[in-house]
Amino acid sequence: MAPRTSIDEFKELVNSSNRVLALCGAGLSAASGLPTFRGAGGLWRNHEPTALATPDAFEEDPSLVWLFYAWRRHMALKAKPNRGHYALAELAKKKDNFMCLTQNVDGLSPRAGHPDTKLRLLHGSLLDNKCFDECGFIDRNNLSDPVCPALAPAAEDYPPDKTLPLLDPNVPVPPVKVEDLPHCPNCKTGLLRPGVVWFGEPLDEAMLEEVDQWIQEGHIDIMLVIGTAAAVYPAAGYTLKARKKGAVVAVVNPDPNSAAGLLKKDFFFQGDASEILPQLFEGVIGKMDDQGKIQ
Ligand code: BJW
Ligand code: ZN
Repeated sequence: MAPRTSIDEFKELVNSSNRVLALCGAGLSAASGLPTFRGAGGLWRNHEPTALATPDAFEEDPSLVWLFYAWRRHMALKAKPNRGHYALAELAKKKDNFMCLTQNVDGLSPRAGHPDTKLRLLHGSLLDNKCFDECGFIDRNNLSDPVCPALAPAAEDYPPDKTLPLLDPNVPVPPVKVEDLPHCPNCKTGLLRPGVVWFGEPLDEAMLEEVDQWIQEGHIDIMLVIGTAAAVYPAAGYTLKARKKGAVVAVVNPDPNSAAGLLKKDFFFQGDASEILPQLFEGVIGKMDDQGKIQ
């Protein structure tokens, strides 16, 4: 049975809701110019982005993986939060019982002013660097760009009509010596690596427990699923957990396939999160202008 699509009906539900959970993915940042992982987001050089997001890939070629992440950091630092990030941040300020779980590592939700008590970075942050040898060292919110001089080819600004040489698979990968990559200042032996969660690595256990506790605390009115293919676990499992607490599920995504599994009582809003979210929350946050400011 097809889900509901009426913005007005959903606005009423948001107005009257108490506990709201959101799960966000790369599509939330698409309007800020950041590529997604799967589908249209495409390859990085000739690599699947997810194939570079593993400890094995880093072990095998730390210079290549660092170039990929140094480029992602550069893009994220240059990007601006969009109206979708601002709408969620405003909703978080207005609703006491709102929790936003983001899989995004780009720092755009924090930069939109999303209160950190109502935001959990499930997959870490591109701006944190930690020791690959797991001595416990972590350097949080490091804004250096490039992250070190050897990674400068990944942080070049290039005219929009030209391809950055690093992104052209026909141009050889710039030579970056492992000894020139950032090293751990604590143990002195380990390489630093991006503070993100790669495949096969556990998410922060305390954070997961806290999220589960929040979910168990009571009935959930709405589960928002925004800009995610919901293909990666444990993140994708939160929709079912919220359903078990009574939630109506609302998916915001341009891909019609992302509505699979929705029920008649649920909602599907097909399109760009940066356009749709300000409309959905308008009754609570007010009207938002093109820059993401509430009028
Ligand atoms: C728009 C839009 C617009 C476009 N507006 N929308 C259960 C079953 C099966 C497997 C597993 C399982 N549990 C665990 C696993 C294994 C694995 C896993 O899930 N594998 C799957 C592939 C099946 N999970 C793990 O390994 C996790 N770890 C773990 O479980 O540890 C257990 C453990 C315990 C104890 C010891 C050891 C281990 C870790 C997962 C980490 C994922 N990491 C990445 C990389 C992060 C770093 C980086 O950024 O590089 O996270 S992978 C990548 O996928 C990234 C993303 O956060 C994540 C999700 O992607 P997302 O956000 O959904 O993006 P896309 O591109 O897939 O989708 C974008 C969507 O946006 C699309 O739908 C578009 O249509 C839409 N869109 N424009 C709105 N304008
Ligand atoms: Zn170390």
